[in-house]
Amino acid sequence: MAILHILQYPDERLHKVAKKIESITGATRKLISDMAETMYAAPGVGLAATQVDMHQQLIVIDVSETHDELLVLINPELIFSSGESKCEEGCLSVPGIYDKVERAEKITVRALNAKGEEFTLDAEGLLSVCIQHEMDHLQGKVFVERLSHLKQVRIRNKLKKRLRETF
Ligand code: K1U
Ligand code: ZN
Repeated sequence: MAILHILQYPDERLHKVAKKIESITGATRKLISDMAETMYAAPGVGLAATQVDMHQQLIVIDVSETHDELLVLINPELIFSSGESKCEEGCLSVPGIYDKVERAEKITVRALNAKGEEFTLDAEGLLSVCIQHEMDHLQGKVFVERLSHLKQVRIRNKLKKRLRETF
């Protein structure tokens, strides 16, 4: 297993749209275990392949308190959503920035697991927010791009200032 480099916003590669996975190979299984290790080490509760510069429709998530309920979603599709909720989000590609984003409250997704078996999952709470956040990554969208223009300008300025202070 390996810890992968996580792209940092505003890296343009975070805007690439991920391609469907046509067959699950040894390379896919290696990417899944490397992404899981990277997510647990960060630490985070989710990671999309886009964030590690792999533009394939693959997500890993673990919102359990015990960090032992890894969920793998390959080629996820949103098949149902209802309600609205505004929850605070963070992102491993935008460290130190947290803000509330409006999302669907409850969702149903259909995806393949690591064995290539199709499943459907009903989600609410943090799991629902996390799946929607990660599916946005696969479409090349970072959560800050769901905030107001003013907030986006402030975040970019904050990140630029941080970069100047680092070097
Ligand atoms: O996509 C990512 O960058 C992962 C992101 C997922 C996420 C978290 C919260 C709301 C929406 C999406 C993170 O994991 S950020 C880190 C984080 O929230 C966290 C870290 C450790 C323990 C619990 C949460
Ligand atoms: Zn993110």
